[in-house]
Amino acid sequence: MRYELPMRVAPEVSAALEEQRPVVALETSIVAQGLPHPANLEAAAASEAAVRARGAVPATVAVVDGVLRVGLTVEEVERLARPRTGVRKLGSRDLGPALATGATGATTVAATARVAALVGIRFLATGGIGGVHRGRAIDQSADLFELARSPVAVFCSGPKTVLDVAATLERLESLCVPVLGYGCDECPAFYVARSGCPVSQRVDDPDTAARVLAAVWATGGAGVVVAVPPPEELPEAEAAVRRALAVTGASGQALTPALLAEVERHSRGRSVAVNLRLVASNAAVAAECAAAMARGDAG
Ligand code: PSU
Ligand code: MN
Repeated sequence: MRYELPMRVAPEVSAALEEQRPVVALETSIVAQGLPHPANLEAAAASEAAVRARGAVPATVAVVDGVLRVGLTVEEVERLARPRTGVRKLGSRDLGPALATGATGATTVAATARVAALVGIRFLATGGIGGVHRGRAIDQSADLFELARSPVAVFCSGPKTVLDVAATLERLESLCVPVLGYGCDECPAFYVARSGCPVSQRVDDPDTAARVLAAVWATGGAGVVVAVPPPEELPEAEAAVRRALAVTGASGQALTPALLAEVERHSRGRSVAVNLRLVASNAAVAAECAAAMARGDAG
């Protein structure tokens, strides 16, 4: 069967790609499932603004009415952010089915990386990646497996604190995914700067990061995690996560959003403020590194 992919890349994004100017992909599951309203809107706006402020073009990804979109309007982001609209959470495996059935859904890191690779975007920013769940090692985020195949650098504050960070890093090693520490030797763990687990390589500035990424891709590498310490920490993170794990009955795709919502409750909303700040900070670093890469390509 002939299948024409229903995809729309925003003119601003395709122009930047064509002229080899820096572009940063942004996921939307954090908007539709990860953060409460209206913090989710703030996070989306702050990420786009942070990318633009560093001279790069943001490419926010989602499936809207059965069309794969790279670059969304403010109104479309608002639609994804509206509470209780039943916007689906789309992992990599859900992209095809969602497109073929005309669905509307927000893309996780995995699906966003898949789409970025499809259109030639190499930089992606988010809050924290998915990974191996605590006490439920069979539940491993598709983020990990997509990183093993798509050549995209994912800028994040490490694996989300609700996960088994050490196991997640072990898995990334098995999957041949480098973990670069941006100005750090220890991998951050989302709400906190230190996890006790080492990164595989430290990088201290955008030019070094770009050079390392270019070398990874020149040697046949695919996804790379660039772990950036959060600008502000949630000291009570561990206690809040333990309480969240004790009460949540969710599983499958609903588990990560349920845990984040519980942590929000136990931290009296402070986790949301910390999440907002780190998302914008990661977007800024991603844009700086994308710009450094573009300068290197031109030079
Ligand atoms: N980062 C955040 N909040 C989030 C997420 C990331 O700060 O909600 C989302 C991302 O979309 C990530 C997903 O890909 O959580 C992981 O979900 P799962 O464990 O079901 O793969
Ligand atoms: Mn899962």
